[in-house]
Amino acid sequence: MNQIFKLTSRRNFLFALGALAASSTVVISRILERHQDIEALDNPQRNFTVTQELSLKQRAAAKGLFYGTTSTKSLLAANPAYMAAIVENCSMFVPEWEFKWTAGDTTLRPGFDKFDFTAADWIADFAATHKLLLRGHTLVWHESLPKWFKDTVNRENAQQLLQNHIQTVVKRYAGKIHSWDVVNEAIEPDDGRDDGLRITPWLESLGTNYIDLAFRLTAEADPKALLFYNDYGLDYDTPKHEAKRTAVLKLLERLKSKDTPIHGLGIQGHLSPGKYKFNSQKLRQFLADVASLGLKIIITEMDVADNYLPQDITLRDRIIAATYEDYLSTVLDETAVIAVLTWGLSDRYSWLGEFKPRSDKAAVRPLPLDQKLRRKLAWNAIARAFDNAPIR
Ligand code: 9MR
Repeated sequence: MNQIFKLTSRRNFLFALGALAASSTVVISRILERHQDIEALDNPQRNFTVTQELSLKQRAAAKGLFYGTTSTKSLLAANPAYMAAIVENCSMFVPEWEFKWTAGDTTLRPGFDKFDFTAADWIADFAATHKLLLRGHTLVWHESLPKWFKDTVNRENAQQLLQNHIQTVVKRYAGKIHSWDVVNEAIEPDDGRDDGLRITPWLESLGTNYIDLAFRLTAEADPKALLFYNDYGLDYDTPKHEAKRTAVLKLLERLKSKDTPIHGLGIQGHLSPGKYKFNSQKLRQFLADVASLGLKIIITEMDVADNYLPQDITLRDRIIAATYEDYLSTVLDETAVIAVLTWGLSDRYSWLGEFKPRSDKAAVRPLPLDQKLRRKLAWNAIARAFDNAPIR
């Protein structure tokens, strides 16, 4: 018995030792790989200089493009300097919360038949006052829905809910909206359906036709607005992103073949250097495929998450800037792309600080301006991408 115990414990010890050696080899090789990845991403000699004293919107306009960003009523009302930076740099604006059913401190839809337009009206006035083209984001999404919605929606009332929402909201701002993100994030290949559609309350209560229906209702309520389908996870060279590109393309083809009034694809452009590999050719081909359907493209929510990058700010900012310039020069080569928006303008006010903080707790630096609204290399990178873009 004792002998068996000794043998077993010796075997366990050796096994544990072996496992430890194997796992530390894996850890060390992962660290080395990460180090090599970062080295591959960074080029200390890279030049991000810009010529001429022009704002981002002026550089974009020179190529027939718009540049814009997102923010909220609360933030803008409390921060005149930030508002001024937005007005200086942007020709387009999209509210981060106010046109959603509910988000942050704002609830457009307090009840089944209730609407509260206080914050959304403020945003529409802000955009008009500063001559910013306004994007509407978003009418149909599986997130940012009030609790009453989830408790109430069913097969009997879903169409009425969708119709009432779109008719009331879209008509109110008709003539003031450049483009609506009619449907947001409706594709999720991981949900396992052949058509790639995400399983959401809208799909479950209205069936696959809900997307077409939402576009038709929106077109009826505002015939002048451009109508977009908007999604994320389309940018990188991974099987998951590839599956999403394929499913999104199929959705767009289905909609076009039914004569659904859709005018464009919104590519969110939330990037993560150091996590995923970028393949310029694959992205370029996807853009060409979308454009070949007669659709316009907007990069709707670009930012560069830095959780996979080292803490060193000089290095981090250089990789972030390179990510902006490489991505945007690929994207802007496609002349169906009509606008670029970043999801915020200053690092001080990015959703990433809250939703994807760095494990070392250092402040995130995903946007063109720093915490003090000073231009970063990322600002130069965007400026350079506009300066080098073909005219459309
Ligand atoms: O940045 C937005 C954050 O403040 C909101 O709490 C959240 C939920 O409404 O939405 C964030 O914006 C998302 C956008 O609406 C859709 N694409 C992903 C964005 C980041 O999560």
